[in-house]
Amino acid sequence: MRLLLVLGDQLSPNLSVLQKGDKAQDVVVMAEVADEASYVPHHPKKIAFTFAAMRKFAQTLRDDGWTVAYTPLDDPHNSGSITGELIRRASEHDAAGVVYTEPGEWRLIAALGDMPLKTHCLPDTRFIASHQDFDDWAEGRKQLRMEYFYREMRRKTGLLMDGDQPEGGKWNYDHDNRKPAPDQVTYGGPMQFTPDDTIKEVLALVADRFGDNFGDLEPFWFATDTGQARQHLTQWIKGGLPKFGDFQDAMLDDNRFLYHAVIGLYINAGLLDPLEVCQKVAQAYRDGDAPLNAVEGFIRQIIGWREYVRGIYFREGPEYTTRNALGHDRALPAMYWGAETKMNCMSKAIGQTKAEAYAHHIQRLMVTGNFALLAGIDPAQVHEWYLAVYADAYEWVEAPNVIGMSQFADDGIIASKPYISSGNYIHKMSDHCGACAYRVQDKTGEKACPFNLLYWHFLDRHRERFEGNPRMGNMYRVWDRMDDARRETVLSEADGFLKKLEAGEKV
Ligand code: FAD
Ligand code: DLZ
Ligand code: SF4
Repeated sequence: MRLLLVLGDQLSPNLSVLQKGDKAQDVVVMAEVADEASYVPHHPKKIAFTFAAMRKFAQTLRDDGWTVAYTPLDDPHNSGSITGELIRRASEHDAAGVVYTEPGEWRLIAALGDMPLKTHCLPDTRFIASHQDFDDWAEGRKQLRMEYFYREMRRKTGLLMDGDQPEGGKWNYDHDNRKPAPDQVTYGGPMQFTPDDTIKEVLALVADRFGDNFGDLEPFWFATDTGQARQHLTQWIKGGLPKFGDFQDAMLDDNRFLYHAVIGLYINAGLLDPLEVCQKVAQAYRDGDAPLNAVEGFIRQIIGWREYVRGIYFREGPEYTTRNALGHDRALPAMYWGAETKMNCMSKAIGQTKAEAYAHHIQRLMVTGNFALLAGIDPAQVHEWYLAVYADAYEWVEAPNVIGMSQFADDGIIASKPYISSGNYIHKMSDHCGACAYRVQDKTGEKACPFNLLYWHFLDRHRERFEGNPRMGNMYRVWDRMDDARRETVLSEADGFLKKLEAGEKV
């Protein structure tokens, strides 16, 4: 007999290790362990979601005839690590070896490879592109543009294809998306589930062990099995999808989810299959229930961006997370861990992250990410924060988004220019500025929006690197047209702001 490892983000019946396993002889190993629960200070809701979904998945496997050796966190024999549990179970069952599906993190890949047991690693086939597919596509290209990779994925899956042409004649309908914040949101947000007895037990355990971590454990409403996640998906396709494209980039003070799918955590943990999700979404278009701009935009996020960032993570190797192309070294400000800030946009994005272990893409990219980049925060600290606080965060997907897309720390592998903006972008896409202590119209002075000051500070301090970038020339021309005195004021006020930030003052 062999041991078959199933990790907390591998909760899929079609997982390669289960497909290759033998129900009659092999033993499935699942373990809640201190190492996985604390390699970063995960949000308590993320830990509870993982443990609850693991426990329910183990039961589904047992009902399906598998033998499962499951270690709860509070088992007195728990060795505290995945490898420790495999070694313990191997001697308990006199196992001939361990088979596992490749984990989504270099750290764990290395640990499993180093075990004093016979091991066999299988590819994770829950993705559309294998490592080889991605490398074949990337080979010989000067720039790895997501848009071209995405077209390959459309052809490969046949999603939204009309023969060999894209549905409607265009590959990308983003031109119709990205409208400013709506006055009214007609979708009521993600489906919320009442904790059953399994979840209540997990909540008590997490409150006891991880109650001091940043984040609110309750109310806990996530789906924790495939049935629930599918119910949530059906509700979103009906109520959220039709306007998903239009308001994908909008932000509101009083609405945390707008038309977003809130589905990344379920797909990444294995409760939903990405292709199944896209097929259901494409069906809504064929049935006339959702417009092409919304459906194409959503499918692009999944078969385009999601697959592309995974390709980058595995292609770039384990040291990707340590890159720091811009030499940023400021400590992550306390406001990221809940300290008060006068910036309303930051307060809203971080506040909802604390409450829900969720923020949508533009909050992550253009509010918390933008601020960290403008303020010159050490990208490794930014990366650890994102990995800790979001329920959908695993390194393979989080690191390329943070190190690459958001912080430009990989020197432009993912982003052709840094995602930076002044307060004006946030003002255009949200209603945050109206209720802010700062004034978005003010470019200098006591109440000047910090994004306005730091924007120019960033461009000025990285002039050598970016002034030749064809997509940034305009920005430098605007800066150069300002008179010297104004430029000096902007830079010295930005320096003053950064000093206060470093001193831990409320900014
Ligand atoms: P929707 O807006 O409804 O989008 C649908 C789905 O598309 C998502 O669920 C996700 O599966 C996929 N998707 C969209 N954009 C991306 C992307 N850039 N990369 C990968 N998948 C994408 N996504 C994660 O899954 N885990 C992370 O840890 C993560 N960290 C991020 C950090 C930063 C700085 C940024 C800018 C983005 C990050 N993303 C991450 C991508 C994206 O923000 C989230 O997938 C999305 O916000 C999840 O919410 P949703 O399910 O409501 O997504
Ligand atoms: C995120 C997480 C947490 C909090 N706890 C566990 C755990 O106790 N046991 C487990 O198998 N997996 C857990 N996970 C998910 C893993 O960290 C994830 O499998 C790796 O990061 C690889 O993506
Ligand atoms: Fe954010 Fe500036 Fe608007 Fe305040 S004024 S909400 S800091 S963008």
